[in-house]
Amino acid sequence: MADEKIAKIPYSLNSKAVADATKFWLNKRGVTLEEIAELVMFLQQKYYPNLTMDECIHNVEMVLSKREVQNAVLTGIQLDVMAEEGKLFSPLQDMIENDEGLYGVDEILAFSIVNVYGSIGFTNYGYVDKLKPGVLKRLNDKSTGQIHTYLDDIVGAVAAAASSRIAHRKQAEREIELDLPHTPEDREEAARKLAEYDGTPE
Ligand SMILES: [Ca+2]
Repeated sequence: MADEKIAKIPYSLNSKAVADATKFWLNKRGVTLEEIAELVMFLQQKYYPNLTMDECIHNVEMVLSKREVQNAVLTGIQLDVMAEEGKLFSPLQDMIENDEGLYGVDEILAFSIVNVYGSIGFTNYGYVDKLKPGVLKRLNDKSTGQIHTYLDDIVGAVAAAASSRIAHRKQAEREIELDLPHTPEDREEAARKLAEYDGTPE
C-alpha cells in the first residue's frame, strides 16, 4: 500500500537535484570543470589575451547551470554508462560501444548545448571536435575500457557554449565601455555586470 501512496504524489521537477546530479556525474566520469575551462581558454585566448582561468571556469559554470544543458549531460552520460555495462539493445549497444561513425546522435544531443548561447558556438565546437585537445584526447582514448561516445561531444559542446558566452559578454563590455547603445542578451549576467559597473573603464 505504501507504494500506491508514493505513486499518487504528483510529479514535480526538483531543479537542485538535476543540477547536483549533473555535477556528480561529470565528476564521476572523470571530467573536472577546470578541464572544460582549459578547452575554453584554448578556444578564446587568441581573441582575448587577458582572459583568465577564473573567467573560463565561471562561464563553464554558467553554461552548466542551464537546465537544457543539464538534461543533455545526464542523458548522454546515462547512455555511455549503460553501454559500458552492456545494457542497451543490440544494435544500439554495438553502435555506442564502438563509437560507430555513422551513428551521430551523440553529436545531435551535443548541439542542444552548443545552441544555448547562439549559433557562433558551432564554429568552436567543430574546432575542438577536430583537434581534440586536452580532456577530449583522454575521452577519445579507446584503450581505457570506458565508453565516452556521448561525453566527448558533451564536454566539447559545453566548452563551445562557454566560449560563445564569453564572446557575447566581451561585446557587451565593449559597448558599455564605449557608451554605445547596449541591449543585454543574458539578463542574469547583465544584472551582475550592472551591479559591478561603477562607470570607470578598466
Ligand atoms: Ca562522440
